[in-house]
Amino acid sequence: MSNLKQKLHEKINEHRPRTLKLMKEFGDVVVDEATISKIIGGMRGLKCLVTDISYLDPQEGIRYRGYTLPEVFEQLPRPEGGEIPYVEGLFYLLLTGEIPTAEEVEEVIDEFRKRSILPLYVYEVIDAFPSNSPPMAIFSAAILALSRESLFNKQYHAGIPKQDYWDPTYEDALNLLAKLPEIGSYIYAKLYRDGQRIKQNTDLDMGGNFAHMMGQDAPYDDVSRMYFILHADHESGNVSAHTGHLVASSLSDIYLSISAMINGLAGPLHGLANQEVLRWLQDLRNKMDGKVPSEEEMKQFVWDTLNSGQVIPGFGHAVLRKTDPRYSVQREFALKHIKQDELFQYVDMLYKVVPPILKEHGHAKNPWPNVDAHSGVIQWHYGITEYDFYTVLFGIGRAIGITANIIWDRALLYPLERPKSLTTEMLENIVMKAGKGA
Ligand code: CMX
Repeated sequence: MSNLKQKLHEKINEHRPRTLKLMKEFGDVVVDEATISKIIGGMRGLKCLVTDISYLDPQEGIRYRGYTLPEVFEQLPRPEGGEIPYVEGLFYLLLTGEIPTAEEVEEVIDEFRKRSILPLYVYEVIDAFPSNSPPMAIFSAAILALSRESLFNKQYHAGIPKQDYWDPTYEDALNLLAKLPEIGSYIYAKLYRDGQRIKQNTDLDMGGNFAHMMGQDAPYDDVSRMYFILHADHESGNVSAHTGHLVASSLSDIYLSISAMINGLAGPLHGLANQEVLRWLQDLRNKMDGKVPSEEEMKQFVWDTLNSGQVIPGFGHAVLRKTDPRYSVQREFALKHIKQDELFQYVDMLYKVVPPILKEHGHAKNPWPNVDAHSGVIQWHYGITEYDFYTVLFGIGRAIGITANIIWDRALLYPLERPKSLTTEMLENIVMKAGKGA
């Protein structure tokens, strides 16, 4: 058994009694109230999920296993001469709650390498799509096709006991994560490089290998690592995380679950916003004939967007009430590496002009930028200008957090998710009974 799997096994055994005790002894303690506005309003803020992988504080932003993003970037082992840590180290942290040593990360990198070969039929599935298909649809289908490889399915049908479900789920998760850079870069080659694929270099780590397959030199390897780490997890209530958890709760395998979470991520109110930002900025750029707009012109563009009934992509958040620290990490990187980039200047100006406008507009609860406001511009700078592809990058990163969550869901024997629904009339009757109806 690998060091990571052994460590995970120990952590699971330590953790199980805590969950069991909460359920058995304190199962009826009230945590939150399901008000009508929470029920109709997309369950905003309703505390009804549990995960130890990450926690999102509205003011502070995300913590992975208790570590803030600056701490994660500071403390995880990184490649020699590199600025950004190994993605594989983050996976170790998310699974075990411990910062790995350099040797422990090297072992995970090796595990990924051994599992990275993609079966031929997956290339064929990707090739079968018309070349004007949305990249996220292809990505989801390629992952879905891999379901035939699932060890969980084989062992489930062979009668494995519940307590051991996490084990083949872990194997499936590593097998899938190791293949995602190849799937993503192959989709990119098919759609935008006439199928001219660059074969993987198994001497490299996940981020380095992805950059290599995308045909990009340094520091794009660090950009990839940064992207995958920043997008990995955002606690459990967001659409992609919740979808992954929900589908996995029926004991669907990792491939079915991650394919489903990718479909949720593909929506414009979620992950697609990162490419929407670029589309929106290109629209402005075209209007400006390539000239950097003045602050006044930028304000007008923002108002025009709002007045036409559209949202400002990359701004606002369902939970956060401050600038997203994932935005701040990217801004720091951009200030260091691409400060003179024309589009970065647009983004920099948006940071100044959008929040006061959204406040004046008076709708959004959070006027500050989220992760998606910055992601596309860095990709664009390094030559990945096909912005329809950006959400695939988000998806590769997000799979790291969701697979870690699903492994723990299985380890802690979380049951099938099955909330109860009511009719509108029932809600009206509840209001009447509360003495509030007319
Ligand atoms: N521009 C304009 N209006 C906005 C807005 C924005 N960026 N953000 C929120 N609003 C509006 C909402 O549309 C809503 O309008 P109505 O009252 O007319 O329906 C109102 O403000 C209240 O919304 P909210 O409670 O502040 O935000 P929600 O929790 O409903 O939605 C989010 C959150 C992210 C979907 C929303 O802020 C948004 O649409 N942002 C732009 C898209 C985006 O950047 N999405 C990416 C989020 C991060 C991610 O998951 O990747």
